[in-house]
Amino acid sequence: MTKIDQIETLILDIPTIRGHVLSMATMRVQTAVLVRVRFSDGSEGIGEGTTIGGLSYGPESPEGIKSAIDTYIAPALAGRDADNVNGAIQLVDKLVKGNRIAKTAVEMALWDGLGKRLNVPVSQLFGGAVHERLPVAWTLASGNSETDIAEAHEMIETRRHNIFKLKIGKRSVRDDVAHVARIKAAVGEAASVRVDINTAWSLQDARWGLKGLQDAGCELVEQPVPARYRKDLAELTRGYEIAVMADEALNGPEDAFEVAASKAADVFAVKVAQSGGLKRASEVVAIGQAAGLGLYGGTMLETGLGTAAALQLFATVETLHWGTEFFGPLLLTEDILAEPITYRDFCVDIPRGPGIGTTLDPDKIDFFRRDGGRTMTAVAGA
Ligand code: MUC
Ligand code: MG
Repeated sequence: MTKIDQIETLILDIPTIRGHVLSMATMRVQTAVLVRVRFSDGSEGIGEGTTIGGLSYGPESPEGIKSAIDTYIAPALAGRDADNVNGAIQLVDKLVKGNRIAKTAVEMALWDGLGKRLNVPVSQLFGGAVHERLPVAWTLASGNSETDIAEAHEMIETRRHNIFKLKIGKRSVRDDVAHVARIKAAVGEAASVRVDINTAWSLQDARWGLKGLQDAGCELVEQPVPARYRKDLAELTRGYEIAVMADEALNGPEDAFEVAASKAADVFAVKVAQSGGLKRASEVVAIGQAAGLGLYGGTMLETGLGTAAALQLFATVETLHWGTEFFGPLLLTEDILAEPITYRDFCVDIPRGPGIGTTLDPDKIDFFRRDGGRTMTAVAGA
């Protein structure tokens, strides 16, 4: 039996190409927690657990993710059957409540290791890919309408993106709606315009906001009100034609069931990290499908590693009505993969190759690691 031998973690801080202005924080750097699992037969697996804006997006910080893995998850899994990923998931769920991003990073590395040992992509472990590429959105969040419009035109001209998610909720509702209307008018029918409020609005704000956004030609609004206000989300879903997408409200399959049962969204933004891993994300997808909801592949702005893992799973999903936003590596000044993920013709290619289908660039890992050490390059060699 191949066993789980050792689980190591590492924090990377990678600058973003420009300030990424969200309602709750402005990101100038993205922090990722990398995991490497070593197995008794000499094989290895790599995973990533990433959040957004420190503790401003959700309850897990990068430091907390690392600590949960080092202190609780890694010791519990040492010596266990490497090929039984479900067994590992069950054990960790029993011993560790919450901490979905930490669980995700380790589970991802277990799937990667299993895929590499079997010489198949992770998509095959989830039943097989039905897509070779997926549509991919870009987020316009420079904080300035003119800059966003120039960025949108460039993306359309270079055929990189024709779906734009605008981050709003920081300014007044009136100013935000005017900003969205200007961008929609500038791109016209050449692009789909959507917005993400990241929970910043009250129900009253949202009533005005959704009406204005709808009139401006915006197609979808993501998480306008706080995650726990499911009834408010349901009211907004019922009350307007514009599609309402749940993001922060979806922390795993149980939330997915509650949101679907209370008709609190038209669309699920399915995030691997927020779901608690690839398997739990596949369960969120199944609940959305069974409820007849629209599906969208969401991101925590992971590096190429977490992005490639998400692509492996979403390649197996029959219909992604709203596409994906797996552009994380493009927001970073440098990606950490030896072979970058390919973006072309408004789509992202699903990486081929065993496991997650990617390898890390050891020099980049050394350069961006927070501890500045040069000894754990083995993480990158996985
Ligand atoms: C979010 O809330 O959806 C996804 C794209 C982006 O720019 O930020 C994220 C987070
Ligand atoms: Mg969101």
